[in-house]
Amino acid sequence: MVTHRLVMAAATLAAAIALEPRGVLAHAFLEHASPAVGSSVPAAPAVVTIWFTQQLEPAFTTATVTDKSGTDVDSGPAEVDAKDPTELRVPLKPLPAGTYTVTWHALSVDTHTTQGHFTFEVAGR
Ligand SMILES: [Cu+2]
Repeated sequence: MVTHRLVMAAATLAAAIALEPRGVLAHAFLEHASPAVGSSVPAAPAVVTIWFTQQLEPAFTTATVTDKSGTDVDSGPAEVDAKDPTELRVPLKPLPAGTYTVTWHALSVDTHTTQGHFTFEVAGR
């Protein structure tokens, strides 16, 4: 039953997007990130920052960072910048070399939800 509801929700969402093609452009999608999507960085960052294409609703926008085994490596909740509501920051624990996955769920001010994920690598010495 739960699966059925999820399928129906996905179908409804797809239909809504199909009916409102211009609305798609207004959704909050990842514009760029630091570390950059798919990049390899020499030193472990203290924070992951994601800039979106639209302003975010802080209460309903989240992001987590996990290592290869799926363990959370963020050191606290993601926070939308008070001065720039398109910017989301996730603080990190000290990261050893490895590949990390950032998973985000956003609610933009136009009430549309979007989600996605990307990886970055902290290079070993
Ligand atoms: Cu939208």
